[in-house]
Amino acid sequence: MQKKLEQLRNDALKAIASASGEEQLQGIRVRLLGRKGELTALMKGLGALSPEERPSIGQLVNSVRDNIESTLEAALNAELERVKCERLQSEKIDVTLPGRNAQVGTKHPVSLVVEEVCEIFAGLGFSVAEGPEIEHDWYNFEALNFPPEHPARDMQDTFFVENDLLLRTHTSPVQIRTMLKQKPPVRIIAPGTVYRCDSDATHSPMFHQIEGLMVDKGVSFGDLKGILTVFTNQLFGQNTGVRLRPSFFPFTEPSAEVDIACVICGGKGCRVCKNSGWLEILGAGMVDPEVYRHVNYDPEDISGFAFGMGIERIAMLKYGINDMRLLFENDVRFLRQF
Ligand code: 2NM
Repeated sequence: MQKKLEQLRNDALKAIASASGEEQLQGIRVRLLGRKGELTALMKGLGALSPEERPSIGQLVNSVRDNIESTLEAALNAELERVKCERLQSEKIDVTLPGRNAQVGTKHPVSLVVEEVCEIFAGLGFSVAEGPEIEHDWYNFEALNFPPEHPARDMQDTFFVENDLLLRTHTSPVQIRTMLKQKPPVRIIAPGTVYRCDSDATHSPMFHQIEGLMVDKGVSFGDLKGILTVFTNQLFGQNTGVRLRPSFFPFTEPSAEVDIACVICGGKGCRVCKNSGWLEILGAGMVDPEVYRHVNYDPEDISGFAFGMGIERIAMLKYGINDMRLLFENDVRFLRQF
C-alpha cells in the first residue's frame, strides 16, 4: 500500500511536470483525485488494513493528496499566468507609433467668399442678419415695392410653395424683417441661399447672395459710393478701378450697378469682360421711400442705401473659375484647391 502510494505520488508529479496546457492539468486532477480517480480508489482500500497500519498509511494518503493538490494548483496558476502573458504580448500596442492623419475637408469657395465679405463689412460696422428661405410674398415682393404684375413674381421666375409662400428670390426680405424689428440706425448684411426658376450653363436654380443695408439720419449716395469702394478695394485689391452706372430696381431710387476693372485683363478687354474692360459685381441704390412706408420708417427723418451681390460670380472672378457648374458639383478634386 505504501509503495503504491509512493509510486502514485511520483507518477503524478512527473505527469504534472510534463503536462502542457490547462486541459491536460485538469485531466490529471480528474484521473487521480476525481470521484473515480486512482487515489480515491486506493483510499477505499484503507478499510482492509490492520488497525496498526491504518494511522500511518492514512497520514501518507493525506500527504500524497495534499502534495498532488498543491503541485497541481501551482502548475495551473503558472499555466494561467503564461496564457495571460502571451495574450498581453500579442495585444501589445506601440503608443509611440505616429497616428493616422484624420482626413480634413476644405471650405467651399462660396463659403470662403461669404466669410471674407462678411469680415470686410464687419470692419465697416455691419452685423450679419439672417432669415427664412421660405418666405411670404409680402416680405419678398410687396414690401420691396414690386408692382403686382412685375415679371419676377411670375411662376416662370419664382418657385412657389403654395398661394403666398415661395422660396425667397433674394435676401432682401431679411432687410425688411430687420427694419420691422429695429429702429434706425441699421447697418446689416444678409448672406444666404436664394432660389430662382432658372437653370443653364450660367444660372443655377439655387445660388448665394449677400445684400446689405445702411439706414440712419443723413446717409447719402456719397456714403454708398464710399462704403462700396472701400469694399471692392479690400476684396479685389487697393488699385482695382471702380465705376457706377445708372440702373433700376423697384426698391431703390436712384439705383446703380457697380463695376470693377476686369480682374483678368486689367481693363484692356478680354473674353471674361466681353471686351468692355469692366465686370459688374454689385447692384445698389438709395432705398425707395415706398419701402420705408412698408416698415414704418419716416423717409423725411432718415435715409439709407442698400446693395446686393451674387456670391458665385464673385467666387469665379476671385479664383479664376470659368464654369459655374464646378461650384455645384462638389468634386473634391476641385474643392481641395481652395
Ligand atoms: C440689390 C440692389 C439694390 C436691396 C434693397 C433692399 C431693401 F430691403 F432695403 F430695400 N435690400 N436689398 C438691394 C438694392 C438689393 O441687389 C442687387
